[in-house]
Amino acid sequence: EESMRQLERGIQSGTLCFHFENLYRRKPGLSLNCARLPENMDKNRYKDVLPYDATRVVLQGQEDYVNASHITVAPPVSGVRLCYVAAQGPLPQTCTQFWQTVWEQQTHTIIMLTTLTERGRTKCHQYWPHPPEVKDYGHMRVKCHSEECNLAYVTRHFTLTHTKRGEERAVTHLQYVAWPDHGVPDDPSDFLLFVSSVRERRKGEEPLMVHCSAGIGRTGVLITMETALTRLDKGQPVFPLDIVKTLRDQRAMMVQTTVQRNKAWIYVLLNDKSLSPY
Ligand code: PTR
Ligand code: PTR
Repeated sequence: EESMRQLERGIQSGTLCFHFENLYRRKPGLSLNCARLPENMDKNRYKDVLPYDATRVVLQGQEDYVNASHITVAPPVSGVRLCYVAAQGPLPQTCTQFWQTVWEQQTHTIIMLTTLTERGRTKCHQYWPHPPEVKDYGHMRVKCHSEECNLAYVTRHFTLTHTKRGEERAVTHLQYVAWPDHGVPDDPSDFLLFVSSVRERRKGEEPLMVHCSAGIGRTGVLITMETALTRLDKGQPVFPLDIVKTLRDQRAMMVQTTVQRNKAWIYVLLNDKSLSPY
């Protein structure tokens, strides 16, 4: 497969690495004004990880800010666009906005790529109730029906009810638990299995909600991998740097570290069992 081999050459020769290091982390000229408003600063988990005004998710109502960005990846020929909402891990004071985002963006799938704590530090607030409990977040009522673990990830089934409207929806939660921030998943086959479960959740251009702690490193890698695998499935070439640039044009700093970028491509290659990534 020619596109695979091109990718392999880029990794081996180091050209991919060189260009990645030189790619801007933040697109010049895009503002972050709303995220920086004094009343919004405590809604940001990290002061330095903020959504652009141009692509931020705007909530309905007066308080319209949430640290989340719309991400759209152009379709491969004869395919649909891949749509995402990339978000930070909710804080105790932003769970309501998080669920409001899920409701308003009409997503039925939440992909969580972090654990609640790592090395003793809080990475994300637990924004859902334990099964079989029900918990209200503003007008959003969340019931957790079940929680099943396999080796690599946890699947939860929620019913989300808009209590003001009396409408409800089923939401599936997939949490990958073996991926530290700034790092890479330990086990490529586990992770590829997870990515394929994510891909099975796709329904047309409905967005997937993806978050980690900051919503840039691990979230960026997952989106990069789904994009690459989707293109390769359609027999189309993959331009790794273009993908990362497309993501950073929509949310700054997507795909954080060189090791994340390297491993993402190695895992893409490993997905094709006939090729060696080294
Ligand atoms: N705190 C950010 C960081 O170091 O990750 C600051 C930062 C943001 C640095 C953007 C660089 C950025 O992009 P550029 O290199 O294009 O100015
Ligand atoms: N200022 C924090 C830091 O650099 O540690 C921001 C940050 C935290 C950035 C986590 C990325 C992080 O990883 P992820 O986006 O995968 O949660």
